[in-house]
Amino acid sequence: EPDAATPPVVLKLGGSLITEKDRPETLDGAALDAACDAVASALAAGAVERLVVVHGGGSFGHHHASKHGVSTTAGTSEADAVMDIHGAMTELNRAVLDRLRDRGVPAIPVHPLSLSARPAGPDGDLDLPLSSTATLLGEGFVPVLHGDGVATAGAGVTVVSGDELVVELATGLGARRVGVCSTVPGVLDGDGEVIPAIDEFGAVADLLGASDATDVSGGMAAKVRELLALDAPAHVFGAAGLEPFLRGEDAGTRID
Ligand code: IP8
Repeated sequence: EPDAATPPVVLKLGGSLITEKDRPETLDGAALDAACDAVASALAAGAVERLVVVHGGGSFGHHHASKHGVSTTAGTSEADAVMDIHGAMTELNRAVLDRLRDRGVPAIPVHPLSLSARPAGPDGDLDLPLSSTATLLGEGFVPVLHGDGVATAGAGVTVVSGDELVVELATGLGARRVGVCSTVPGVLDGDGEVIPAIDEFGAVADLLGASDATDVSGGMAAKVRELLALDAPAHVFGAAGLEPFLRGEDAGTRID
């Protein structure tokens, strides 16, 4: 039995990994199955004792969010728009949960829309109460959160990205390690090579540049900056890095 105080591993499965990004509401079933196999084996082998999973939106959330003009900073006051986005995300969440539970993983949902808020508006901090997630972990469950809509003062409902949730969870739960699994094998330099380790933002700022500044959640540079600020070591890796990461090894780019 894991000790109730064992710090969890926080794992993000990117939306681009588990869905077909160019086809609305289409899973990448093979990629999702492979990720769920890796999670189930790591838990069964005891390589990971406590785990929180977060997944992104891919062609489920982002399709509906962009249709309604909703992003992390632009909100909607239309209940129908909120339900389109949240409905697609809960559908994707159900698919992730079903495939984890098929493999014996005690996965259950935690929906950010029901928990979280931006009480100071779109530019303010995210409030994400963690007592349900922490208590579920202590009871032996694997909570699975997801990018979602979030109540936002003065803006209706905006989007909370999986990356924001990862940062909140890692900080608030005192994560042991953080893993971000996507379709990219790590943080890439200007030649497309994986940078093995980043311990200081200045050293890579130029390489990361503004090339992906159109990403609603701020692109790779913002992600690296946020992961660097965490106490826990973080790794950014592709599908092939998931097993080694869960075994406790370095994978992709180590950010610490
Ligand atoms: O894919 C956003 O989560 P992300 C999900 O982690 C939605 O950016 C609702 C668009």
